[in-house]
Amino acid sequence: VMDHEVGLFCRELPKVELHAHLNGSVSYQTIEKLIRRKPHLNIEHSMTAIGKGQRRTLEECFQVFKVIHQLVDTEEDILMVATDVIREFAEDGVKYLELRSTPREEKNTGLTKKRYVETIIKAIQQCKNEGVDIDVRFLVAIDRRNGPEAAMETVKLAEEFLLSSDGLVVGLDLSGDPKVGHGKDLLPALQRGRNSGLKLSLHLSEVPSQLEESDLLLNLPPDRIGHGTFLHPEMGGSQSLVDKVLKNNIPLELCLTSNVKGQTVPSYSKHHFKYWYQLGHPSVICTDDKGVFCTDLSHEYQLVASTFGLSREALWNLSQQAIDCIFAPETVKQQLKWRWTDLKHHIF
Ligand code: 6MZ
Repeated sequence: VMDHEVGLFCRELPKVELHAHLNGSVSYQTIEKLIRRKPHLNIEHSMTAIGKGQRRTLEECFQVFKVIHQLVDTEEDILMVATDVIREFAEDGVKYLELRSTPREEKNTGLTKKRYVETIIKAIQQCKNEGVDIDVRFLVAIDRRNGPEAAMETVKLAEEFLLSSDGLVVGLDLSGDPKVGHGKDLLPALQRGRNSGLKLSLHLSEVPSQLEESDLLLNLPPDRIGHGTFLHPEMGGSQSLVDKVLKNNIPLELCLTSNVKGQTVPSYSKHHFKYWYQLGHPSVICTDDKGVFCTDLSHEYQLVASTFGLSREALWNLSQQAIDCIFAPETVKQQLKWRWTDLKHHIF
C-alpha cells in the first residue's frame, strides 16, 4: 500500500529531466512503429530494451544503441521519435526537459548532421504549438568514439544553433562508450564550446580507471556531471576529485536504473546517490535512456524513495532543487519555481 501511494505521489510530482539521450529514450510503442516501417531489418523488441530484472554489461548496452540507430535513420524517423519522447516525458509529469542527442550523418538516406539538429528543433516547436505542457531544450552530444575532429565539427554546429535556435540549444554533452578514446584529445573542442557560451554536461567516471581523464575535465570545469560513479574514494576515486566537484558546486545527474542494469553499480542501495545526497550536494535524478532501460522519471524517484527512505517532503525538495541545475536562463528558473509553488498544494 505504501509503495503504491509513493508511486502515485512520484507520478504527480512535477519533475525536471536533465539527462536523457534521445535514441535511448524511445518507448516500446515507438519502437513498434519503427519496426513496422523497416521490417527488412528483422529487429525485435528484445534487441532494443533491457527488461525488468535483466542486466547487461555496458558494452552490450552500446550494442543496443547501434540497433536503435538502424531503426532511426531518416528525418521522418527523428521527427517521430523526438515528438513521441517529448510527449511521453510530459505525460510523466516532467515540466522541464533537456534532451541530448548525437547528430548523425546517414549517407543512405541523405541525412546530414545539420538536418538532424534542425529536425529535433522542429519536434520541440511542434510540441510547443500543440500545447504540450513541457519546456524542452537541447544539448548537442559529442560521441567520444568519433575523435577530436568530429568533436570540433559538432561544437561548431552547436555554436550555429546557439545563435539561431531561439534559446532551444543550450549546450553540449560528452558521451559514448567511456572505454573508448581519451578526454584530453577532446579538450580543445570542449574549451571552444564553453568560450562560445555553450553549457557543458560531461559523462565523467562512468567506469573505473578514468581518474586522470576526470581530473583533466574537471578543470574546465563542466557545468554538470553525468554519472560520476567512480569519483569518490569509496569507489576507487579520490578526495581531490570530490573536492573539485564540491568547490565548483557542479551538480551530478544520477541515473539509478541505468547504472544497475548496466552493472557499473552492484545494487540500488550501493548507488552513489547516497554519498552525494548525504553531503548535501546538488544531485538530480534522471533516466538516461528510459526506453532501453524500461523506466521513467517517476519510477526513478520512487526507487530513490524506497531505497534510501526519502519522505515526500524530501522528494519534493529533490525535484525543486533540480530547477537550479538547468541550463536555460534565470527567467526560466524563476517561472519554474513559481510553477512548483502553484502545484505544491495539489499534491500534499
Ligand atoms: C555513455 C551513453 C549512455 O545520441 O543517438 N549514451 N553514453 N553512457 C551511457 N550510459 C548507459 N547511454 C547513451 O542516443 C544514444 C547515444 O547516447 C549515448 C551513446 O553515445 C549512444 O550511442 P543518441 O540520441
